[in-house]
Amino acid sequence: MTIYAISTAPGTAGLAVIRMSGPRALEALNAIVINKEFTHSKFTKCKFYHPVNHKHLDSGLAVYFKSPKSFTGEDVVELHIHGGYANTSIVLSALASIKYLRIANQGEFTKRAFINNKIDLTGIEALGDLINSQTEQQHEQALFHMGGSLSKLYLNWRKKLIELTALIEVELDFADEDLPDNISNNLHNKIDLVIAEMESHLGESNKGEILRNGFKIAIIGEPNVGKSSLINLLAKRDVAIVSEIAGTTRDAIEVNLNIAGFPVVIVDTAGLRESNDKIENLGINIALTKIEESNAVIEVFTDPKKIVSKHNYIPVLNKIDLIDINKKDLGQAIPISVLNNSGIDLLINKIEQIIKNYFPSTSETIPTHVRYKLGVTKIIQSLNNAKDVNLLESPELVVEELRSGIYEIGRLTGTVDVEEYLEVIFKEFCIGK
Ligand SMILES: Nc1nc2c(ncn2[C@@H]2O[C@H](COP(=O)(O)OP(=O)(O)OP(=O)(O)O)[C@@H](O)[C@H]2O)c(=O)[nH]1
Ligand SMILES: [Mg+2]
Repeated sequence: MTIYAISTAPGTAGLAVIRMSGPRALEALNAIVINKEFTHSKFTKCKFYHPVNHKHLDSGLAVYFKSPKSFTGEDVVELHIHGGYANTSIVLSALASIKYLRIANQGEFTKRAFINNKIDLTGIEALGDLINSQTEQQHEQALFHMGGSLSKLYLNWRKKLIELTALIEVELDFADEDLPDNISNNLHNKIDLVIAEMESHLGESNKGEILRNGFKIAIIGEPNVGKSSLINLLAKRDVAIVSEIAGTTRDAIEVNLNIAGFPVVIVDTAGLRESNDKIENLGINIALTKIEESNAVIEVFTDPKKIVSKHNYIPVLNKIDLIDINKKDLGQAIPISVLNNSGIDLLINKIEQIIKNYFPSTSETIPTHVRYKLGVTKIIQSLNNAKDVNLLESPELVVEELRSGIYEIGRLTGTVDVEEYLEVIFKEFCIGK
């Protein structure tokens, strides 16, 4: 069946794109234009008419992609029309009057691309990531994955494991009497090399987590030191209540920022002190949890004598408008005044530096989804199981473990057992994708 849907976001806009995919896409295009010729991947200027009453609908461009050289692998047509609610719905309802067209389901274009081997599961997820990316680094990683960096890595592992199973089968078939002594060692070494690659991939999953959910920074310190004032300044809006009363903030207040292209989540917390106030203590407990969950902590001081530096902590001395800092020892602390908006650039630079330390070099294969992490962990498990079996006694068990590793890689790229993932993945997709 040929499907159609609007692929651009709704609302007032200069242009909108309607996409059609399926064996009768070109026929449908010809039904709404008069005497036009379409060449693969070339734009053609068209006037579009209602297929039944022939009323002029809009003027724009049409482009036709001949199967299999299209996004879905089927014949695809894109109508580039004017945007806006009335115009797009008039064109869409004209298409609805064509009997052999039907409106696409959520993610159906991408699903067809997948079925026609135009894109694998990692590519689909990367496409979703690209469309949802909020910062440059998220965007870059999504582009890498869309370019096939992850599937290349996974398929390379698959190839190596297949070679290993083949090797075992061949050696055991033909060399029964004079098996080389080192066959088992040899196999273990080869497996270890693959495991090492997988572990280094897993070692990057914390980066994947940061790219997905943000680098988490908690702002902590004693009451009244200016934590909420600082988050408001960083957020460039009033997200937290500021007052001269110590113990103002009780809940954790989060803001999302883009620092050096990375998604960063900053959390303002309740001031830390001994308190008899039940609600304040609840807030302090939340603050302590936030410290544990964060990748780095900004600790705010106002008294230079109290400044301490810890690993992953950024000490900050606030309210320097009230003291003469030249006479004080500030240690590692960054001197700022939220009131005067001074020193904030230094703080941002420091945050940037810490995040960049997490990402020292560009890696194209950061596992950005939990399922990659879980899948690769499972594969490592199978490979370790394979090593635990005595190769000479039960070679078939070794092969079985290797095969389950190969199978698991297939689940990652989507060559096997794909239905369960597709359902979950396409839930996040909209109709026109
Ligand atoms: N002079 C001066 N006052 C500041 C500065 N930053 C914040 N303040 C004031 O310090 C007081 C406390 O600020 P908050 O931001 O509410 O402090 P907090 O750390 O969030 O306090 P709690 O939520 O109670 O833990 C307010 O009166 C702010 O206006 C600064 O740089 N200089
Ligand atoms: Mg506060």
